[in-house]
Amino acid sequence: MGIYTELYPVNNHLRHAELLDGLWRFQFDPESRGEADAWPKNGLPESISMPVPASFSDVFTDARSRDYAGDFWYETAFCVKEVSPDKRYFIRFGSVTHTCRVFVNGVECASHTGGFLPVVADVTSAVVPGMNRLTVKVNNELSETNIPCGTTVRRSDGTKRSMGYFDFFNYSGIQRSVYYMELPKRAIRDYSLVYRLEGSDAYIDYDIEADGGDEVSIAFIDAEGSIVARENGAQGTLFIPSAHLWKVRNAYLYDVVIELKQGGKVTDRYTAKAGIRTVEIKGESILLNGEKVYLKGFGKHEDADMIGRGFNYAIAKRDYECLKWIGANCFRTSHYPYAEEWYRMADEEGFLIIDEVPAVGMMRSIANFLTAGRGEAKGFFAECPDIETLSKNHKAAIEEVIARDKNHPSVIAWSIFNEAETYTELAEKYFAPLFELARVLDPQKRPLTGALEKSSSPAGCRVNKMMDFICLNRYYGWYISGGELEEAERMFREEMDAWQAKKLNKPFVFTEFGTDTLDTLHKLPGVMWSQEYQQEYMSMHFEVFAGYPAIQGELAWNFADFQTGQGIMRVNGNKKGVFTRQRQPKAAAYTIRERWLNIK
Ligand code: BDP
Repeated sequence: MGIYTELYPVNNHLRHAELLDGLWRFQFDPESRGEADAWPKNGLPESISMPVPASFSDVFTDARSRDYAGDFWYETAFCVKEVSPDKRYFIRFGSVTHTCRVFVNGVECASHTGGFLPVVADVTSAVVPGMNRLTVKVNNELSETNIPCGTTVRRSDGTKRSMGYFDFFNYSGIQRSVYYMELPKRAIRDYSLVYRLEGSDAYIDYDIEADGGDEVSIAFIDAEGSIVARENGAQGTLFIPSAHLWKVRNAYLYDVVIELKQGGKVTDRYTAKAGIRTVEIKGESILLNGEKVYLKGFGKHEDADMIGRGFNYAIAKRDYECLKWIGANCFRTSHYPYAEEWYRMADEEGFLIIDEVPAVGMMRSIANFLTAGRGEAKGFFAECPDIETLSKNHKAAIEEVIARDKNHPSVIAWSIFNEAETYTELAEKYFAPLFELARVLDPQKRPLTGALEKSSSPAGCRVNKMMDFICLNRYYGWYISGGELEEAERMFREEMDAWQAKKLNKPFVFTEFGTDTLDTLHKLPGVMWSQEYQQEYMSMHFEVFAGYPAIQGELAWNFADFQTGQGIMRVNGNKKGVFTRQRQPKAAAYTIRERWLNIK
């Protein structure tokens, strides 16, 4: 096993995990003077309160604060009851967007680049008994050397503005939960599980990483509470006869208990859920436990009123209920890895996830959706100011997402990018080592993919050969031949015929297709932006999908309306939701529901 992001926090008599969510102190630092003025040591001089987790933007009532780009700071305090030489102390952030440095009592304990994966600070050498000051310096500027890609410009008044080469608001801040954790000095650091099925029996190859792990054990416990398999040693194979499998929308979860002993005494215990299932691509099929599965669902966003990209259980729960109601079984975490709680809930509900790294915007355009939708993309890699740094950050995201999510049964594939340049030699050179890395790192060797925009054509794309299944984002009837569904359908079929003629013998999944739709607009016959048009557009797509056996999934764009930057193409955000931003169905939701509930 490679890197680890410190396992998701659990509480038991050997491990302590305490949520630090709540109202923190917050201050913008447009002149970047916080460090020179020793804010980590002395405190934020003119702070306001700020909820954690949440994006900072939408709690403000002025545009300047909402659109702020640059450095900003968070601060809170946490209590350490006693500092023991037998323990290690951590602060674990679900994410900090996009780059950060973490200080405890003025001492820097961690720094991180990448806004959608955990930041773990080992604060052991900085903590004192009693109250401790925790300070986080954050920066949300976008560039072409970090993902997601974009640029930061200076306005005439000196303020900065982040412009994403992507179609979602650049929400930032501490958007996921923060834990204070006390772990035994010698701890279980990581584990991985790989499943093999033989008839109704399951073999589970496991690998545990623990400090001084001379006596490690692992046990699988079924839903009735019986230990069904147990092994000693850091590596080995568990055997479960007549295993209960984790199935789509019918998830069976075992409890996994990993213990570390020293001199016969248990010194650390980690508990988690596990679902036994295999994923495989065979010819044009996606197989789960050896059985064909057709993907139905959406590309989503972490996005809601007020909290922006902040994680909230009620919103996640409502989303899963809507997904169940409409007959979905899958979603893509477009365009970045989501908060870990999403995956834990998917494990329990039996949803399938295509887990995407935040590599979006590898196309130099702030109206990239238009450029991409029409297939007018221009080169990105040739002009990228520092491809090495970009690749380093992209690789780190792949490493970290696999480290974080490898044990979730819900995760069935990794998406290495969304709508990047793929049709040049440079692009091929850029992506080959990234796909290679993901293949090596994933212990379960899950399928790899990436979402291709229109310029990644059957003739021109040089990256689809690296993918195990091919994801297409297409907008026939919106960006192409908008308002003319018959013409759109002809062009759509023409492209699909060209893909079919290539005889790639791989499954295709539609990861984007959709129309902006106002929940207030009705018109018969449909016109663009009306609810009727979204319905007609969906029906046209469903007919085309039925004509191509290689199409093994349809993830509509988008689950719900979401916030974007401002522009003449966006009416307070992207309105391609099948649900509104408040998670109420538009008319097309019923069209889709009718179909999905009837696809077995
Ligand atoms: C695609 C992008 C997605 C956009 C979508 C759209 O992948 O992020 O939101 O188009 O235009 O280009 O709605």
